Amino acid sequence: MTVTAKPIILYSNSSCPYVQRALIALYECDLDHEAVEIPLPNKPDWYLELNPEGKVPALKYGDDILVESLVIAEFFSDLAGGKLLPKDPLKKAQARYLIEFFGAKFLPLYYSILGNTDTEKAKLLEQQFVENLKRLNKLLSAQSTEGPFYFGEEFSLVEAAVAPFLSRFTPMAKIGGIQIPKIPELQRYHQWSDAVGQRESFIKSSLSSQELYESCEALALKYRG
Ligand SMILES: N[C@@H](CCC(=O)N[C@@H](CS)C(=O)NCC(=O)O)C(=O)O
Repeated sequence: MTVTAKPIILYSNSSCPYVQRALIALYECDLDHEAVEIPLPNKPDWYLELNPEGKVPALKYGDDILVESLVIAEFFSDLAGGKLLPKDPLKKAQARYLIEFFGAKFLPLYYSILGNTDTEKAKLLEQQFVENLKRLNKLLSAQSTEGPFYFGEEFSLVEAAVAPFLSRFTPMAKIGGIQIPKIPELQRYHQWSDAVGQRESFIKSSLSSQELYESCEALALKYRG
């Protein structure tokens, strides 16, 4: 375990996928830290003073505060000598692009699928979701045909960023009434998702399958009003 120049305090919530991104990066970089659980949605006033956005995760590094899960996860990587990103500028840019692509293509759909109760709309959402998965599959194969990770054997910031959502796709599909097919065009995607699910840092930071399902159900209820 590496003790950093200043102490790390991560303000967390165990059911938050964005917090999990930061935790995975922390575990991968083996950094000494303290995690403080923030109850949601009723955050204490002292937390709102510390982070006026009122969101988790937030990081206290010495006297400084950092927010936004991807910023925090990359900061942990930098504290560990850039452990989670390739040194090569092109590969680094490709990692950032994949994270960007995943965020833009899947996060809005994830919330739409969870919030939807209309069976006709579910079919459209499923089509969009599967089309996006096919594009993702191509991006993964173009980077590494063998896998299992985006950069082959190397687990990177890409996996830390997507893992919490990959693990929520199964409960999301069940709750939103869509199918994620096991077809050849998605073979590399399924290989990737399975490998991420078996990674120690992911398992250590994850809720149980039942808890994940309940957390997605609670989110669906919130979105369905
Ligand atoms: N873009 C932020 C999103 C963080 C976020 O939305 N966190 C949720 C919990 S999963 C939150 O704190 N919501 C405020 C609340 O529920 O009151 C990040 O990546 O860190």
